[in-house]
Amino acid sequence: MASKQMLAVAAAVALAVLLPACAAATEHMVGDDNGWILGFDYAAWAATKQFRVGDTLVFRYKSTNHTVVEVGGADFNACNKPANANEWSSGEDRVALGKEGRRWFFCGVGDHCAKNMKLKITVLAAGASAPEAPPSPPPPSSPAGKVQARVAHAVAAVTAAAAAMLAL
Ligand SMILES: [Cu+2]
Repeated sequence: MASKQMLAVAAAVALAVLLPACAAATEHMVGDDNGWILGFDYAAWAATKQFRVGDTLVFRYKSTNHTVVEVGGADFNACNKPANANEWSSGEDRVALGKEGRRWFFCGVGDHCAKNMKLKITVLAAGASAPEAPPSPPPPSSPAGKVQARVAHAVAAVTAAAAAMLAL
């Protein structure tokens, strides 16, 4: 019986560990149906999304009108396009989000960045939920842990007493 219980516990633990990793990677169409355009609030758009390692950003736009440049945070704020910056211009650019952290993009055409055609995102660990940590069992020092320890001690004492009585 004990081994069956342990198997059940092991299965539950394995599920808890594996399920988030199985969550499908998401393709984020930047701006949703609007695509990558002038006059859209990409900060507000990004605030409604969760970006995770393994996801993909898709920038869709008219390739004669816009581009996508990836820069660092300082260049993002200054709308500065360094000579060695990554710039995409296909009109349907797919950007893999391969690791956790910040990513900064803007349109490299004319003054579009200054007109707020820019996107800043934070990539979270795969399967992670943004603000909430997974629930963890109470540590032994917590009240709940102490109660559990006391119950265990009481059970052990009763068992020992019963054993002693049987031995008589
Ligand atoms: Cu543009």
